[in-house]
Amino acid sequence: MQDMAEQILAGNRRALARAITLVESGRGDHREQALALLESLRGHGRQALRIGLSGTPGVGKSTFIEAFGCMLTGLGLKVAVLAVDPSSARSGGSILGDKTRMERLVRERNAFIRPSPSQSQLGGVARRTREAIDLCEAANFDVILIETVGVGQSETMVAEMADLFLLLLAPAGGDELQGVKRGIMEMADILLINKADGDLKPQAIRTCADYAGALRLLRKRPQDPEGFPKALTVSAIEENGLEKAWEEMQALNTWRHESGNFDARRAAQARFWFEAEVRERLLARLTREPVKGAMKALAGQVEDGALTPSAAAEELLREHLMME
Ligand SMILES: Nc1nc2c(ncn2[C@@H]2O[C@H](COP(=O)(O)OP(=O)(O)OP(=O)(O)O)[C@@H](O)[C@H]2O)c(=O)[nH]1
Ligand SMILES: [Mg+2]
Repeated sequence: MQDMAEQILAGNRRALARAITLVESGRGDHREQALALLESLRGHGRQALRIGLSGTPGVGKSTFIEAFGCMLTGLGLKVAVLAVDPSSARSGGSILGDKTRMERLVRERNAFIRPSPSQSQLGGVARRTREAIDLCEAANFDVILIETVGVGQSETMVAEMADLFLLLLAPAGGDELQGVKRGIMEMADILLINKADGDLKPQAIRTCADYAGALRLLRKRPQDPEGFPKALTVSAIEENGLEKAWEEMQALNTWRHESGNFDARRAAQARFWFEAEVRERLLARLTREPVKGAMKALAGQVEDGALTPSAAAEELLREHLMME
C-alpha cells in the first residue's frame, strides 16, 4: 500500500485507477487495504476544486463536461471526472454513452475519467465516491468534476461532497420552472441554462431570467457573497459561456477561501459523512446475523405478549449490540 500511495502521489494514473477499483471493492480484505491506503495518503496537503454537477437526463451533462473539461485542460489544469449513478441498471450503458460523448476529453493527457461503479445502494456509492475524490486529490488533480443524474438523493449526496454545486437546466416554459424542486435550487451555487443556441437561444435567455428571479427569492446563505447563487446561460455544444461560468466559479471559490467558508464547509462535510457512516453501519448490523436472528426472536416474543416492545429493544441493544 505504501508503494501504491507513492505512485498515486507521483500522479501515476494506472495506480490511481487501481486504487479506485480497490475502494470500490466490497471484499473485506480489500476494504482493509483501502483504509490503509487512504490513511497513508492523508496529510498530503493537496486541494482540488471539487465541482458537483447535476441535471435531469438529456440536459447535456456529458456534453458540458466534455466541453468544460477540455477548456480546463486547455488552461493547463488537470481534470478528473467521476460519475455517480445510483441506478445500477443504467451504469453499463452510461459508461459506453459517456465514453463516446467525451471523445476529446478521454484523449486528453491531463484528464482522467472514471465511470460510476454499478451499485444500487446509495450509501455504498457515497463512500466510494468520497474515497475516489480523495484519491484524485492526492494524485494532484486541480479540478474534480462529479457528475450525477438528477434522481432521488444523489444530488444531495454530491452536494455534500463538493465545494461548488452546479445545476444544469434546459430552456423551458414558465410553468416548467416550478418543476425544479426547491431543495435542489437551494443547494445550487450556479444554475447553468444549457442549450442556449440556435432556435432555443431566446427561450434559454428567458428561462435564465426566470431562474435568476427565483434565486433572488431564496433565503440568503452565509456561504455566498453578493450576487450568488446566480444563473447563467451556456451552450455546451457551441462551447459558449464556459469561460464566463469558470470565471464565476473561481470568483465564488476565491471569496469562500478568503472568508473561511471553504474550510468550514469541508470540515462540516467531513463531520456529516462521519455521522452518516456511523448511522449506516449501525443500521447494517440489524440486517446481518447474528443480530438479525435475535431481532426476529425478540419480535416473536413481543408479538406473543411475553415482552414489552421497550424491554425487547433494551435487550437487543444490550445483549446483541453491546449498547446500553
Ligand atoms: N442544442 C444543444 N443540444 C445539446 C447541448 N448540450 C447537449 N445537447 C444535446 O442534448 C442531448 C443529451 O446530451 P447529453 O450530454 O448526453 O446529456 P446528459 O445530461 O449527459 O444525459 P444523461 O447522461 O442521459 O443523463 C444530446 O443529443 C446532445 O447533443 C447544447 O448545448 N445545445
Ligand atoms: Mg450523460
